[in-house]
Amino acid sequence: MSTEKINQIVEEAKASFQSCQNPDELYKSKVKVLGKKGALSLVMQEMKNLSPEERPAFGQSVNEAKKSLESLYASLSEELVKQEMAQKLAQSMLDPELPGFEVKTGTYHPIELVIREMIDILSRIGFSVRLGPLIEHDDLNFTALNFPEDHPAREMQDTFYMKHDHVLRTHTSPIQVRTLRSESLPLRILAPGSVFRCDSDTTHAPNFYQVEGLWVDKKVSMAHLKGVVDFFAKSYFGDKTQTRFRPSFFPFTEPSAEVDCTCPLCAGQGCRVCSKTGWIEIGGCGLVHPNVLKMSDVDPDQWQGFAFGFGVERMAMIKYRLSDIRLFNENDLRFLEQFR
Ligand code: FA5
Repeated sequence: MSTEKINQIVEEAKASFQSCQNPDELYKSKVKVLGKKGALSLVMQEMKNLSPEERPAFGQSVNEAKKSLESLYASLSEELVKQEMAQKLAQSMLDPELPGFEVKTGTYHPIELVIREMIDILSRIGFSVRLGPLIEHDDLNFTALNFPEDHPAREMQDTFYMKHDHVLRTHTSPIQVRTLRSESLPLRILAPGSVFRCDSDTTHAPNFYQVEGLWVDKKVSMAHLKGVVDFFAKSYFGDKTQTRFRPSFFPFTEPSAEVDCTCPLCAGQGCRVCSKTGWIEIGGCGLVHPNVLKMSDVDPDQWQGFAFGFGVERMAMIKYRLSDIRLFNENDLRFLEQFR
């Protein structure tokens, strides 16, 4: 096999490459000469018929031939790809200079935003988050929280009952019991989550959110509770916000109170949102009832605690000046997109 033969293969391949009209044709032409069964590979098989002296020069010629064809292939291929692209663009309706489609990014739901802000504020004073199940045993939702057997909240009209003494939890307070029974003291926890009640109008939803707080330690008093709630209200609604506590009743706290804060919309002057009173109720609170501690194996002579439960929708409605709670569940993007 002579080097002329190799040169002839190279010349023929170059002519074939140059006559190709598109990248596909060029690739096929390349395979014919440089592929595993291509002309140059077959030539290499002739090596065994040569004398050992002839072999190095022959091998070198074949390698040079390959290199020159590969480099010609690379440059022609780039050129043909460009030509093909230009043809396609000229034929199609595509205008690469038109602006692209708007990419819509998601936003947090306003309820999620409020929960995150509440957690952020209260975690600054040592509270950390605990979660509980949405379906609770009747015992944890009511009995362990000192609800008497005949308490009206247990009635079918208020509570969604499920099979086998289970309920859709009506408040986040069962997480108090779960935490007291499973963790060591002292503790400070926050329990955000969804709760359910048979209740529906412009300010009450059947499925709404609460954020529960529980602080248990030695020598905890109403003064600590007031300090924490006031800190929270000022951080959330603004420095000038004031809080007040009205005596109330919850089976699981004693004493119990409803917390009001000065209406952030009219700064306590009286407006439509606060029904001209200057105050808005944000939730319930109190010192943990000794019976609740006892039922969770905590000695009330050694430990005391306070708890609070705030309605998240209520917080959001005040902050974002909304008058209808149903807006949160309608999934109307025009509403949701405002909370970026
Ligand atoms: C409770 O649920 C108590 N577990 C709160 C508590 C916790 C008291 C710890 C003491 C210690 P209440 O039923 O008042 O309390 O609900 C608390 C808040 O949830 C209310 O102030 C209100 O903001 C909100 N809320 C109650 N019902 C609804 C409803 N149907 N829709 C929207 N928000 C509601």
